[in-house]
Amino acid sequence: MTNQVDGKEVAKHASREQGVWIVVHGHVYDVTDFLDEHPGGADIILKYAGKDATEEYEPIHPPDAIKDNLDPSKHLGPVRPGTMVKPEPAPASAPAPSAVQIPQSSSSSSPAPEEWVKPDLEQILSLHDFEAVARRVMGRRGWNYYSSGADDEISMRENHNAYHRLWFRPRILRNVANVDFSTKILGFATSMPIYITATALGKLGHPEGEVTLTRAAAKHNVIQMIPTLASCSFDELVDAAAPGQVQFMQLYVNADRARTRKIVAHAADRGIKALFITVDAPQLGRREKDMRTKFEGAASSAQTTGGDKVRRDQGAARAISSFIDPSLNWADLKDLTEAAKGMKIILKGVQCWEDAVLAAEAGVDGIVLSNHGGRQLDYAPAPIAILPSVVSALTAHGYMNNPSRPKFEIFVDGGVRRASDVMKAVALGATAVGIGRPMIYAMSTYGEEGISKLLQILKDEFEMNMRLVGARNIGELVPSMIDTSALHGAASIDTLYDANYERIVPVGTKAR
Ligand code: 173
Repeated sequence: MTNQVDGKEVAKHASREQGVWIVVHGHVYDVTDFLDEHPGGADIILKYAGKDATEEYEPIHPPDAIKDNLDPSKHLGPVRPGTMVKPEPAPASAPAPSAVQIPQSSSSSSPAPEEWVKPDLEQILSLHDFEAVARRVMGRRGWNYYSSGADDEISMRENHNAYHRLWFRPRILRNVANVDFSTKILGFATSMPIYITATALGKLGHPEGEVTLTRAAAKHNVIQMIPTLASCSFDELVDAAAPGQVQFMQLYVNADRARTRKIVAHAADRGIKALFITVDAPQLGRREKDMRTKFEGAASSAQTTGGDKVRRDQGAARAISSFIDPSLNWADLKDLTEAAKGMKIILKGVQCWEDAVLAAEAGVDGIVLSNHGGRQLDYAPAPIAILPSVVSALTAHGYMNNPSRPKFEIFVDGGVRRASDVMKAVALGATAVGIGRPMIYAMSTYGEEGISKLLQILKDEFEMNMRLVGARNIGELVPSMIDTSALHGAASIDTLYDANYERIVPVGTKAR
């Protein structure tokens, strides 16, 4: 057995000159030679030199990152229990200051921030409620990372607002005693036309990270897309799946293509059914809210290539995104398709009909209309707003409803908060929609139970709205049920909702 290392000995190794040792999960590592290779930069390691870095390390590294990147000779052994000096708590993980929390409008009935107590899960009635609670209870770093959008966050808001400009044309007297909103995504069964889309760094919101999403997805028979930059390792998320549970994988293509090929081959071997290649992020957008947290964590070693100088004051995402290859282009798809060994290939991040047609011509199985939750190009259009033009163009080019061709599927993500939003997208031609932020807000506030509740809320909303719109099954959600005439009108500002939304207040708290 390896000898235990005394915490005092660790503390002596706190600079380049004396050597740099750090402790992660109770084990001591000599990272002196790794400093300049660390994709997140040397400074962050030096900050924890001689100390326990676990808290900082945990949310943003897959569990095997150290083993994969450090020679076994640098693993010095377990630290002797009780001998480490406790590090100062990182200010970034303190709760968000009230300045960035819910603005209290004059007509709001919320109590003052100091009276605020986390509501019980039973009180959560809508997806908006999870967000309102997340804003109050999440650590500042996690909240700023998840909630941020690019630049002025116009696209982020527009993603949601665009749904306000679509109106139903409900049908009546159709015997809606029984409604069935189950469907198939890429041929795989799902209880409703949604999937949990990829969002990075789950442990910034919940100590268990994305496995909570995996388990809730199994319980409700929905599909989870595993993020490239999950806090949990890919294998942990596949291992957490129930027998037969369908999972997809999101892929950022690495500048080191051999690495990407290996990841893709491994995904195929582990039974992943579809690969969603992210094509809207040749460079990460500027998310100023996130940048203000001055992310000081280290990089996700699972994906990074190392060596490059990463600015440390650019926010969580930018700090760990240096591996993404901006030279990715249409010609690369052939290689990726070959590596995918039969997994379906979807391009995630298509933003106009011309590229939708190119994607179909390239032979992929589908596209996600997405602007990355408004986190990339500000003023990129809301995906739901371009859906009708994409469907028209694909139909005109013979890629939709063409029995002589395999089904080309369109997905939409961004801004979805209600089953009615999903129904609008489906009626207009989408197979399903991806839901991202609401899932991780539910996870960050109430863990697996919260996600499960979110999925149940959506099911309840589906049942009611399918009846009210007069659709007995997904096939009956047709374009004629949607009035799109206001879609390209002025962006609506939801002043009535903003003013009148009764913010969630815990039972027993005096509402004012
Ligand atoms: O939106 C994101 O934050 C994101 O996709 C990302 C990309 C690279 C690294 C971390 C997150």
